[in-house]
Amino acid sequence: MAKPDILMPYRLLPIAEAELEKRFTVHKLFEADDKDTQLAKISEKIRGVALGFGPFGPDLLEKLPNVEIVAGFGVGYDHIDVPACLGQNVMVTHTPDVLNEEVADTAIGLMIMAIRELGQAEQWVREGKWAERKPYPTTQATVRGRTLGIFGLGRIGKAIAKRAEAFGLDIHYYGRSKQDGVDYTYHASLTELAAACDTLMVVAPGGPATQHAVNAEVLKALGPTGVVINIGRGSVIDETALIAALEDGTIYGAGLDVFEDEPNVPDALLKLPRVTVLPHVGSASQATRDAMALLVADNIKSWFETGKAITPVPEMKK
Ligand code: 8YV
Repeated sequence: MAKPDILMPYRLLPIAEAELEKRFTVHKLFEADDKDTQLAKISEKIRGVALGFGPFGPDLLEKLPNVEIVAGFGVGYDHIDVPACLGQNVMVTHTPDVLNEEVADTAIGLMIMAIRELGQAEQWVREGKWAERKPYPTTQATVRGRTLGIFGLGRIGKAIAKRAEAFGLDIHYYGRSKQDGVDYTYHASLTELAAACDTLMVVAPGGPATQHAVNAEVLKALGPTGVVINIGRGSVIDETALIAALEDGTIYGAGLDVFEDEPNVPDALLKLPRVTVLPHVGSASQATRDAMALLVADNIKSWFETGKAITPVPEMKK
C-alpha cells in the first residue's frame, strides 16, 4: 500500500523527521526554492501536516483538500487556526505533558533570577567589576516570604506550584474555575489574584481569551513589590503597560521568557535594571524538545494506524 503523504512546512527536529520518514512520504516544503509551485504539485495528496515552528491558518488549509490531521509542536497551539480546522473536520494535536517538568524548572529558575538579579550579578563578574573588589549590590527583593499567584493552574502551573511549595511560598491561583482537590487559595479574578500576591506567575496559554489579560489594572493591583514572571505566551501581557509599570515603579521587576513580538524584545524593556529576559527557552533542552517532536510524529502515526490521535487539542474533544 502507498505510504500516506505528509507535509512538513517548516523544519522539525531530525528525530521526528527520521521517525516520520520510516512510514510516510514526507514532503519538506521548507527545502523548496519555490514553495508555492512545490505545494501546488503535491497539495492534493497531502493527508497530514507535521508542523514545526510556524503558523497554520486558512491560507494553507484551503490548499490541502485531503488533509486529515495537523500535528502541532508545543503545548501552546495559538499558532494553529483550530476553528478553521474544526470547520473542515481536520484533527489538531499538540504536545502536552512531555514538557511540564522542564518548563516548571525554567519558571522557577527565571523567578529566582528576576528577584535576586542573578543574570545581572553574573554580568558583574564577567565585566570584571568583582575583580576590582566591588561587591554586587545586595538585592532589595528576596524570594523569602513571597506569595506566588499562578495565572493558569494547568499541568505546568501545578508542576511550578509543587516546586514553589518546597521553596516555602504561599500559593494562590486564578483560572476559569476553582479546582476540586486543590488546596491553594483561589481568586475569582486576575486583579484579585494580583492584589493578594507579590509574585505573578503567568502560565496561561495565548489566544483571544487571554489577550492582554495582564493589563495596567492588574499590574497596579500587584503593587510596588510585585514581580511578574511570564513563561506562558507574550500576548497574555500588555507589554506597553508592563514597561510603563516597571518604569514608574508601579511594580518592582519582571522575568520574561516570552514576548509579544518574538524574537523582538523592546529596547525599553532591555534598558530597565530589574528585568530578566530569556529567548523563549522554557522547554528548550534537547531531551524535552526531542520528546515533543516525537509526540508530533507519534500523533500522525497513531492517526493513520488506529484512526485516533494521542493528544488532540481540547477543542477536538468537545
Ligand atoms: C515551544 C512552547 O517550543 O510548548 C510551547 O507552547 O512555548 C514551547 O515549548 C514553542 O511553542 C515552539 O513552537
